[in-house]
Amino acid sequence: LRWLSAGESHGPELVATVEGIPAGMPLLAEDIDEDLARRQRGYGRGGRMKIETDRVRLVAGVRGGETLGGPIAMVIENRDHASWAGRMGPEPFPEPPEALTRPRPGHADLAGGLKYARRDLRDVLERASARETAARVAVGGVCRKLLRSVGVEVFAHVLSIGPVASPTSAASGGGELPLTELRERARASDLACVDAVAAQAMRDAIREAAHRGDTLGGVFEVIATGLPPGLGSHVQWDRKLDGRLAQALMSIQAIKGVEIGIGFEAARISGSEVHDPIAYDQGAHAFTRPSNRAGGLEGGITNGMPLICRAAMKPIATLKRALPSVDVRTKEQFDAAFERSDVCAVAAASVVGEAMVAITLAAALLEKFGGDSLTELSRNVDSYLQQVRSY
Ligand code: EPS
Repeated sequence: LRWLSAGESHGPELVATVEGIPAGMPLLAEDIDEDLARRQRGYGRGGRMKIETDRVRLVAGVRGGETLGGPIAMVIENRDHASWAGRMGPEPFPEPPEALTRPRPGHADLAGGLKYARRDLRDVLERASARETAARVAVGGVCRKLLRSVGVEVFAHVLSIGPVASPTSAASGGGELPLTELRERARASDLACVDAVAAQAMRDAIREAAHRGDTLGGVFEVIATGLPPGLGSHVQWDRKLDGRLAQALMSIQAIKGVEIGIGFEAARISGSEVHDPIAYDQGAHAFTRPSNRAGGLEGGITNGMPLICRAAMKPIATLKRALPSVDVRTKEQFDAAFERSDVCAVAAASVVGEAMVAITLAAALLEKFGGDSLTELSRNVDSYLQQVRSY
């Protein structure tokens, strides 16, 4: 599986291409639009979300509602582009647009400006912007469809926003909520938070941060159910699925940490409290675990339990109450530039996290089972599952 995104935040459109999806998979734009709409939600989003209504246009690789096995190409329009005429198009500008020269601490502005030798920092921030994650979610939507065809579901929920935490984490027992319930509650919440009391406290914290001209980060958890044991491998560093998931999640704008299962907590308690005992269910011909602190991965391989990973998002770098910065042209000290921004985008990031996990799992699934058509892939999966049952 290969994929790429292209596009600037206020450019005409975002583009994504994904290659390696087998032929014969039903795929409609509306399957993807549902994820795109969820990514736009969330208490604490800024004015831009009122302008955009993200919808995907499938422009290659799909015919009559089914994939053809060739590259799938998708386009998402940036509606806000209309108000950037003369400043963001590919043609030379009649008048040079005003350059953005005050880098925001915590954003890619300064590091990117130095690296690409751009004097107008807009040339950097337009691509660094988290607007690009709409394209990732489109690719994730295609991969989710593939995973669903073999019984795998991926969903996410928000564990904390700033100092406010939800009591429910799947890795530490799920707060006794079944995963299906966790998924439904997350979907019904504007903050993707399964606990109504925590969600209210989160909204209050976001509102207060907005009053102060400040922003908030948080932690979300991504869960995948229905995975066969055996995705990923222990035999080489770059085939370990935990490492690949960490890279995928860490690559999301503003993500600063990733955990698998109980993650950092495992370093604070002893081995007997960390590792999940192994049992065998004679009826189901399956190995079972009474707990899932490993988050469904051992040796970089799925072990048949639900996959659980978490990501920590830093607060958004665009602050109304700007931090000190230096104008790159004059070298004078200024407060950084303020662009319209979100106060908190953790719920949106959790949908992007789902997409990145879905893409990584779809890649691992295709590596293990191959198949140029969905029929071939399904046959290969079924035959392997039979082998596992008779192990
Ligand atoms: C972003 C800044 C804001 C966000 C944007 C990410 O955009 P603007 O500068 O146009 O107000 O709204 O997120 C999206 C547009 C999106 O679709 O998620 C940034 O600087 O990263």
